[in-house]
Amino acid sequence: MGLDKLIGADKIPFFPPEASTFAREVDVLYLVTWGLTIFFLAVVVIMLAVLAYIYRRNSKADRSHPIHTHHGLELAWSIIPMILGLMIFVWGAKLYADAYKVPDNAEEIFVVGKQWMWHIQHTNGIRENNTLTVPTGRPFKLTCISQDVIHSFFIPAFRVKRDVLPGHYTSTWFEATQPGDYHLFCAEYCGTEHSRMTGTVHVLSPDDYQRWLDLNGSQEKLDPKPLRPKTVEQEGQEIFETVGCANCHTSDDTPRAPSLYALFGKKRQMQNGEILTVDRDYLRSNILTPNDKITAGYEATMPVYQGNLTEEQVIALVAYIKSLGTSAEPKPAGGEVKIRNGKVVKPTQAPKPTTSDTQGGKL
Ligand code: HEC
Ligand SMILES: [Cu+2]
Repeated sequence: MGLDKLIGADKIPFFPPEASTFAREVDVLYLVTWGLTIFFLAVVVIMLAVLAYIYRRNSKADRSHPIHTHHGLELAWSIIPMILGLMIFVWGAKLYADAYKVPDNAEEIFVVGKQWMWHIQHTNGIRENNTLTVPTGRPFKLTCISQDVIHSFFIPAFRVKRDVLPGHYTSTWFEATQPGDYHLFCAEYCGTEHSRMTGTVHVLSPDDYQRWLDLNGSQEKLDPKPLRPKTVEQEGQEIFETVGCANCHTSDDTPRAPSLYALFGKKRQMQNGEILTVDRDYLRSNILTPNDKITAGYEATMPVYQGNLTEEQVIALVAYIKSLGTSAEPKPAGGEVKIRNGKVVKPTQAPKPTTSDTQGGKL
């Protein structure tokens, strides 16, 4: 934008570095708001002082023609600040929308906040604690959840801050522009060691980032982590098989359980008639507390996993179930809502199992 250089914002030492694509625009908006505030403050204070001086008691100022109304003046001082105020509003709203509307090509990174640390997991499976390593020039989406209380993921240099809530995924995004190390903070008081819930964001050039990936996420050039980690989806599949989900959920609907293939993004009807869209939050709550939302056409036989799975495991399971949406032929599902002639048609009985699908629990 360049305006920051014009007004000297880049030289103000107490500003954090501007290391993401929208950092600069946030600063410019901030400084313009400041500038306008100071300008109008100055106008009011100076007028006040000057007029008080001119019309002080015993001064010889001309008081013979007091002005009672001056429409032009009143309109001007109402309309000009109103336009300026609306301009700031529109500008701020646009920036806010840019900051929270994740671009489609953004690569996902999972963030789990817990008292008192940040746990980061990349989709390729690389994990980090209290550090976040990203390259410049590529958008990343952060999908965040808390394992306990409300935290807030804050990278001042990116002008990114997002509340991290228990029980509900939130997301934001950024694209880093400058290699370097930046602060990462928790910006929501979350208990005794809140002030120590900090970390470092390592922004690498694309080449260095590739090297970091080749070393499987190790910072030490001489000490590559030996094993290529599993991707989040592979990890999810492994959990799916080891904790027993696969005993009930197969690639087809059975009376025992609905298929989870091609489920993501669909509309599902619950036993109480409610219609819900399958998103991350839907999957998460259906895994941890399945009896709160029972899919129409099924019994409440699914075990409750609350307390038995960590948020990291749930993230992996959700990623795996989401990936089933693309890797298999869409199958008609028992509880799926069908809309015919504008009317919701209730699902009938779940389809009859075929022997090959109910046995073995393989997906
Ligand atoms: C004992 C069998 C059983 C096991 C084990 C089981 N489920 Fe389920 N699951 C069900 C049944 C039955 C339903 C449908 C009724 C309901 O919503 O609770 C269901 C529903 C679901 C839904 C909602 C599906 C939809 O169509 O809306 C998801 C997601 C799910 N299960 C995931 C899992 C995961 C992940 C695991 C393993 C951690 C698991 N289930 C383990 C039986 C099971
Ligand atoms: Cu915190």
